[in-house]
Amino acid sequence: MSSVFVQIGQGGNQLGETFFNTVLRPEDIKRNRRCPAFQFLDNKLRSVNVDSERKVINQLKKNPLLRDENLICGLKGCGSNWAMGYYDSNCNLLAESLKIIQKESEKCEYFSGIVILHSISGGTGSGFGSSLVKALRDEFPQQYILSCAILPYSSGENPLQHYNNILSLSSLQKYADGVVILPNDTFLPTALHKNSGSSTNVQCSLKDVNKEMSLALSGLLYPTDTLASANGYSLGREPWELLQQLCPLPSLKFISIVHQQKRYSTWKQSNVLVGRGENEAYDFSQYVCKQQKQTERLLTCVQWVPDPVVYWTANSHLPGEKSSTLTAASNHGRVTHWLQMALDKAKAMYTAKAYLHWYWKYGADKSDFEKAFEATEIIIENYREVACMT
Ligand SMILES: Nc1nc2c(ncn2[C@@H]2O[C@H](COP(=O)(O)OP(=O)(O)OP(=O)(O)O)[C@@H](O)[C@H]2O)c(=O)[nH]1
Ligand SMILES: [Mg+2]
Repeated sequence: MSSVFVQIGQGGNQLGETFFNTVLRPEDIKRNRRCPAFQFLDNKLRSVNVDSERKVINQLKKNPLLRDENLICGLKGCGSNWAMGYYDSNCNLLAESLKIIQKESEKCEYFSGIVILHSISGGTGSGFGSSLVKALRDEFPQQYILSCAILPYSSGENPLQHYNNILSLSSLQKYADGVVILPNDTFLPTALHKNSGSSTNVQCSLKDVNKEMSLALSGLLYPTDTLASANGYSLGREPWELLQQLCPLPSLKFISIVHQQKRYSTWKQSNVLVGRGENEAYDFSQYVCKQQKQTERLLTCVQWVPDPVVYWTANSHLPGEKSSTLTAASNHGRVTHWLQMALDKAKAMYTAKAYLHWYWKYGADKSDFEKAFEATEIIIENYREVACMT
């Protein structure tokens, strides 16, 4: 059940690079010991990297695990403008990306789906990402599409981010099977904490935030013993089992992750828990099993899925980690706070007609915005309805 990883734009490619550095140990790479969940028989990653501009893609050229022909870039960036990315100002970028992804999927033994890494506040990850996901849905109607979407700092970096967020999320809701949300705000405090040491003047870069996001993503997507075959071979089912467990309703597709080292009792509401570590994994499964009912109550689980709490275990630590970890993924209504905030800001700007000419210039029109506002309102409403039912 192989997956192809598609990394889009600066944030998506930088996060992807850190993610693969996290899950593939240098000593394993040196010894040609491959991880079948992410690599082909020739050790190359099942990865396609796209950006509208050269800078980030050029930096990836020295990575021997990537195929040169899978590194795709356009002629100019999308200026943090969803419309520039969506309406493909780089002419052939969409066709070229589809061709390479199709080729990559044909090389897989059991191609099951595509994991997309992108930020949704710039122009490429959000706009081009939206049009690529739509085209991939057409091209691969039977396969899964999981988006891992970086959300911007809420303090605001760029006035267009609210438009870009709403325009891309509404499209992901329609065409992806699930969206793992990765808010920069959520991962920054751990990155700051790790950097703090004895210094009072703590600095933290996007690289540090990417490390934290990558740990959380690998906690979830790195092969587990639970989902391996009887002879211990990893089938790479983790992303797709995750979607089956957490996104059974097409109206509720947003997944949050919490990743911690060795602390078991602090989650309020979760569906998939992944425990890793020698002995700890066994203790963890015993713990959840024994207290299944209490765990469900503690986590205030919904009743409309067959298994409100699912747990997977692995008897070894994550690559490079010295301690046991627990990763929790949940589909819950807390995402509505963020959606409502982004929607309110985007609507206020839209009413004031702020920056709209930049979107009209690249082919967007009123209906793009109105449909996106409506779709976001429906997502929020759907989560609220479910919260009342349970
Ligand atoms: N976590 C994380 N966020 C990033 C990174 N790079 C950019 N971002 C965030 O992504 C948003 C900007 O998106 P980018 O990915 O730079 O934009 P892009 O998709 O390349 O699109 P354009 O440059 O506009 O064509 C901002 O919210 C940044 O904070 C990164 O490496 N890690
Ligand atoms: Mg860029």
